[in-house]
Amino acid sequence: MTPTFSQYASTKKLETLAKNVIDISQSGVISPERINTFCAESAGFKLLFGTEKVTDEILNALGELAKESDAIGKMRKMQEGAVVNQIHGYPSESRPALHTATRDFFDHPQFSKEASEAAVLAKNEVENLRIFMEEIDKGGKFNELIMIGIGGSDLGPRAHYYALEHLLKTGRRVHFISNVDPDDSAQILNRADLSHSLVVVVSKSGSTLETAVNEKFARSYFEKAGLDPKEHFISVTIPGSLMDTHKNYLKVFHLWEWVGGRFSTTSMVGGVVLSFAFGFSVYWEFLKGAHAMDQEALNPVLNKNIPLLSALLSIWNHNFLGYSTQALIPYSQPLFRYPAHIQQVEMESNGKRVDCYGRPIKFQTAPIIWGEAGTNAQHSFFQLFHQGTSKVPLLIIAFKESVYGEDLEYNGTSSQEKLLANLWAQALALAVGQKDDNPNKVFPGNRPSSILLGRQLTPYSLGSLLSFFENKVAFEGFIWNINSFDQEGVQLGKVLSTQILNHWKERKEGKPGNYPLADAFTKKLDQV
Ligand code: G6Q
Repeated sequence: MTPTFSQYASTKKLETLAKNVIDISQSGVISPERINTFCAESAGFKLLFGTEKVTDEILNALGELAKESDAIGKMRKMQEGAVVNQIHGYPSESRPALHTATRDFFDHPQFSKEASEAAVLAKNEVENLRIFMEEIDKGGKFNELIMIGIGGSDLGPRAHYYALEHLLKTGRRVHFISNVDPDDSAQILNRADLSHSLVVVVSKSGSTLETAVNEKFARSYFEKAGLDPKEHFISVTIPGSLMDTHKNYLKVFHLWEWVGGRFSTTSMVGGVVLSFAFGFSVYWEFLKGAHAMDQEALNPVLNKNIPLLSALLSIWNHNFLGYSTQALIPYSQPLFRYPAHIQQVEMESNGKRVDCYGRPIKFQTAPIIWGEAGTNAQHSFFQLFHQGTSKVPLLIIAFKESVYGEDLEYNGTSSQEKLLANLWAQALALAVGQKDDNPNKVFPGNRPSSILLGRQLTPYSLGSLLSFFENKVAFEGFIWNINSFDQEGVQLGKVLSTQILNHWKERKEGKPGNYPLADAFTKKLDQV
């Protein structure tokens, strides 16, 4: 059995270092030289971490932690298709987590049998999508797309759709339905031009209640409008699922068991909507960018492997300095849905309480991830960041250039410059703080942040950004020695809601039922 995180020599060393940690609010600590030096780079992104509470000694110890936990070795195994989604000695999903194979079509592919076979399957599906999209373009029937799916079959595709919305093909519109709340479906279905709508139902399992119900809801709208759903509905699912049938769908695209839901954006789960909205070539560039960052995640040189470095900095803040949440603040309006997606990637993957051997864990796993686009967030909850009693490390995403390239020079600077100046200001204010005779105007400072900086949000850089987070989260799991690829914690609620619905149905049929706790809640409906 491999040692746990708390047993590593580097963990002990980091615990000692954390007791007497650098105070970055002290005069002269945050210097131009420090900002210049504490900078790493991968796949066109720079990670600026001069405003983190680290020193060379701490960085070396974090590097030791990566080595001791064999973080790179485990990443290589993951990308080669080893079984990483498992709890040893207990029944578990026991399969690879090979989402990287869904974009492993470019330079330096993985040569292991598992990974290359998976990449062949994935690339065939990408080719099928390319052909299908050509037909859609030629046919001219569809100019709207309604995507139905939830969780991993919604959050990633939706966040990435909005990130690239500036590239939307002329005349195309895209809608998303995810919630079983009937208002979600009704709002979209009343708004869409059904006769010109393609509906893509995305469900890896093919059996998710919310998605099945929303699909039925949507089909009823098509039928009421005198349209044959079969001529409009396509599916994305695994081979052999209930949704893998041409009886009900115009077209079926596949993903496989080895692609986890929240890691499925680069598969057909995201591929259909991104190709429909922006054209196949945009999706292809997105895959290329993701693959480039996957490669960097294998680089043993820490300042050339920003997913690993950022994972280590998160672990430093969370496990050693005791910050329990982390804010993700994109200073890029197109990324406004990104915090929601990364919340799932991080918290569903690493919100675990046993290690890979089923042993209860005595240290913290995933922090709570939350966030909102800057500068809007500055006018909302940044007060707490600067002067609140809770301390929150920030991961900021920013780009040198805007996506539309339209801007206004006002008072000597452009809006893009104002955006960037704001985020530099926040990182500095959080780190350095401010002294004042008036206690209410004191900023204690010494609060850490990192900045992930790219040139521009393009399909390629967006792919790299996605892979950065997917690999960062996987590294954290490898270092903690937990299984980042299952999600048993969502099962109990599903079971209970099914029992409650069955009980509710029985009561509506006049049967007594036997679920007093459900009745207690349900009775409250009569009182509102
Ligand atoms: C993601 C989770 C979960 C899943 C949804 C939808 O990793 O497993 O969010 O994506 O429950 O599942 P289906 O795609 O099977 O409908």
